Amino acid sequence: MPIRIESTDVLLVVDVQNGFVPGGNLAVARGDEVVPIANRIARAFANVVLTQDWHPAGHISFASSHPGRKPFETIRLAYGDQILWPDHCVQGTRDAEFHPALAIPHAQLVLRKGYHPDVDSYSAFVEADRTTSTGLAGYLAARGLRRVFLCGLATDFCVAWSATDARRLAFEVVVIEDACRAIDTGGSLAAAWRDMEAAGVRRIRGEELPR
Ligand code: VGL
Ligand code: ZN
Repeated sequence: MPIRIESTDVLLVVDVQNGFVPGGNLAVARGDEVVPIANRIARAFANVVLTQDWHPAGHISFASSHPGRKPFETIRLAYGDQILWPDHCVQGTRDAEFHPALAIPHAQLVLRKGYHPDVDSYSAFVEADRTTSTGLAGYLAARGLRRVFLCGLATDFCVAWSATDARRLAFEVVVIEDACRAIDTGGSLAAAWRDMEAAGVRRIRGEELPR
């Protein structure tokens, strides 16, 4: 039995950008494979939101902003531990653009995140200081959207943080696992699934959705 998509459901397509596919600055292995899958899945949803990682040059999450530090090291910042990344998804660059084959013209909102110079934001809901809201929860609530389906990049960072935050904010949450790909640094993928399952995130496969 396929899952029935309701008018109060929304698909969140997370960070399907040039920067996160092979050839991008923070390439996720096989990240490009999610593009046709996301395109197909999105056809079943009346409500779709795209997120876009959107950093200013010199962003605090970039290793290049911390002399002597290298990508994938962790440092302690005012708001907690931060993994350092290669410069990626800089505002206005090709790396930050959506993948050219992403074709979801009926998406209603593009939610940019990570634009504060001194705070990262994996989550589409709450920034890494765990206080600053992106406004997405208010947008969804104002539109009466209550169940959030997620796909995109990367499973263990922006997808997982968005999914667990959405649960905390009392949304029903469903992650379409084969429509995501992971970075998987330092055990991050296994930890992400542990956190998501503990938070009550439902995990499905794309074939369970109507075609
Ligand atoms: C992401 C690391 C840094 C993601 C974004 O989209 O998962 N990961 N910025
Ligand atoms: Zn980022």
